[in-house]
Amino acid sequence: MGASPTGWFIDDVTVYECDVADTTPPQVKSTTPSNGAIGADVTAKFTEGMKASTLNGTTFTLNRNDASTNVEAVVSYDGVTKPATLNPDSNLDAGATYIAKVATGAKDKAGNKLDQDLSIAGNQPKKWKFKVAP
Ligand SMILES: [Ca+2]
Ligand SMILES: [Ca+2]
Repeated sequence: MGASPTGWFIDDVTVYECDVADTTPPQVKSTTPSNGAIGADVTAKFTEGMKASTLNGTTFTLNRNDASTNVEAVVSYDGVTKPATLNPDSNLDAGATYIAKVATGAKDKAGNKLDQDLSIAGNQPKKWKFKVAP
């Protein structure tokens, strides 16, 4: 490596973790499944790393469109690759429409609650609908 015009060399770059407080709420940036899915897990990817303990059967839920009780499922979160997964205990009903929801109780590592719509005051959950193949 040659000298730069000012005579300085850059031989090492250290990135320091900044301790500025994180006040940005997390959001869901992508979800699965899409319509027509069969036996697929329901997943939600976030804009940043989340506090794993805040992703659970209370904050990540699935309902049949016309039912008020949650589908029995196991919720897990892999903080490394970022998707949270909801794995229903039994196969979803063919042809039925389901609504998945990540509640505002889901928090980032700094404790900021999910806010899916920044244009509305307060915190909004993320909901998405999909139809299982008939
Ligand atoms: Ca944040
Ligand atoms: Ca909001």
